[in-house]
Amino acid sequence: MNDFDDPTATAHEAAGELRRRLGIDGIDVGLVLGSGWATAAEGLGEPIAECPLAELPGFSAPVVAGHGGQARAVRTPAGRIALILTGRTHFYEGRGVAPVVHGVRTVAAAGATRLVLTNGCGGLNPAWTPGTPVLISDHINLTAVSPLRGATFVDLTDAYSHALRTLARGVDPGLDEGVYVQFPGPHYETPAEVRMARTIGGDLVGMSTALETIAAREAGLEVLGISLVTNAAAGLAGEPLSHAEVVAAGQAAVGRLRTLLAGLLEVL
Ligand code: 8IG
Repeated sequence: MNDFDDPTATAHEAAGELRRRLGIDGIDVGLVLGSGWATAAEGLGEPIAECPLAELPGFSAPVVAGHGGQARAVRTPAGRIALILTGRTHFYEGRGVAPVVHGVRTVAAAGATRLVLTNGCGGLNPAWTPGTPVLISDHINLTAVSPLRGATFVDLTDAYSHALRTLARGVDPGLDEGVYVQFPGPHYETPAEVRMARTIGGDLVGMSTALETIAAREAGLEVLGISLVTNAAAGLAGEPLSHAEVVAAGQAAVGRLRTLLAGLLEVL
């Protein structure tokens, strides 16, 4: 039997193992850290316990430099339990879509009602210099797949919760918002694809989040999506894209991101 023949069952197994390993009864909120976010989340909340994700059913070891792979439970100032996933599985790893959304399903199975998805991405708005966090208002899924199977006609009208975006702007009033376009990757876009993304209504280009949000909505989670613009999308800056600039943008933004995440943990 494959881990993902019954993805919900595997998520419940992972959640059970997580509770045992971390010594918690459940969680209230999940937080997935994308490229550039790890340092900002260090020391967030009051530590409870952590374990490597790869030791939980259905998870595997992370592949990208700068992506950790821990499940870390912390107590928030409001007394709630947040589970921070310091890494994610990407669609471009080629293992299919079920492993990509297993973290989200595990967060839901562990009892969370809210999920914060962060990522690093390319920005289409020149005002968003590298290191600018942007709230995701909606997405366009260009992966040509869905994490859902069968007649699961999940509504995505308010996929990125309006209420949670308002809470986030209460923490950081300077946050802009934009439409996230998920490409399959792992290559970055061509300049022509970036122009297409803009034409169809995109503001941000990335390789995660949209598929995770779809699974999160199926599982009933309220989603807050935050992109860190780590680079101008291809063709906009007149320079090639590199993973090094992604890491540098995260470092430049660490103060603002840390304040944002800490403020969110107070209100979520
Ligand atoms: I970080 O410019 C990061 N991830 N698709 N395009 C896509 N993904 C990204 C980008 C980018 N930057």
